[in-house]
Amino acid sequence: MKLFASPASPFARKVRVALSEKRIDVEIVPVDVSSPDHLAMAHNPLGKIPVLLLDDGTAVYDSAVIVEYLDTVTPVGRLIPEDPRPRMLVKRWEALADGLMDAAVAVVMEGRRPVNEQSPAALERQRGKMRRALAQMAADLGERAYCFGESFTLADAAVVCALAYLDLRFPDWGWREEHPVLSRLADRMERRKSFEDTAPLPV
Ligand SMILES: N[C@@H](CCC(=O)N[C@@H](CS)C(=O)NCC(=O)O)C(=O)O
Repeated sequence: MKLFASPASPFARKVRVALSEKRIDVEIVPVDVSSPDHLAMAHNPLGKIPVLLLDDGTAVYDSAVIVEYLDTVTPVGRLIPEDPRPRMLVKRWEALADGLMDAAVAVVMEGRRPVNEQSPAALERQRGKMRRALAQMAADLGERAYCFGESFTLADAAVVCALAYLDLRFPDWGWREEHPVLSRLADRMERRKSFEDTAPLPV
């Protein structure tokens, strides 16, 4: 299998964390999504990464579909509970984290446009999503050690990838001071091997 990914993508990192937790080896194909005819374009009409390319040529996207698929390939390091309600709650954490990543990526992209073409209203709309997502995460996490249940799940993987992306792209945001419970979660999780091995690189 091959994973089309970029070193800074939080969505790709979520998949790489899942691969590491589940002890699945894949070849990583680096992609520069800013290039109009980048390598993953042939496998995902949306032109987004990550894309997992199976050995039979099947392209799997997006990151939530990839992780859900990987979790069925081996029971090692189960990331998503099987029972309907816990499963839904873990997937809801992932949706919230993915939404935070979507908004953060949108702000980064808008910020790369010429200043006179940027929309302050669009930027504020996305920043509002980021603020509300962080507040909800902090409230739902409380003082617990994991986002869901008593052990590591996809919820932790997704949330901590989103938080690390904020550290990378929004170093002055102040989310750690605003939400110490999230800061402590990120610090604890970043010491796991799966996170150490997938630290984002500024590109
Ligand atoms: N919903 C997608 C989002 C992936 C995404 O937005 N990836 C970004 C990189 S972080 C990308 O490929 N952007 C290029 C583009 O939108 O053209 C997922 O979960 O995989």
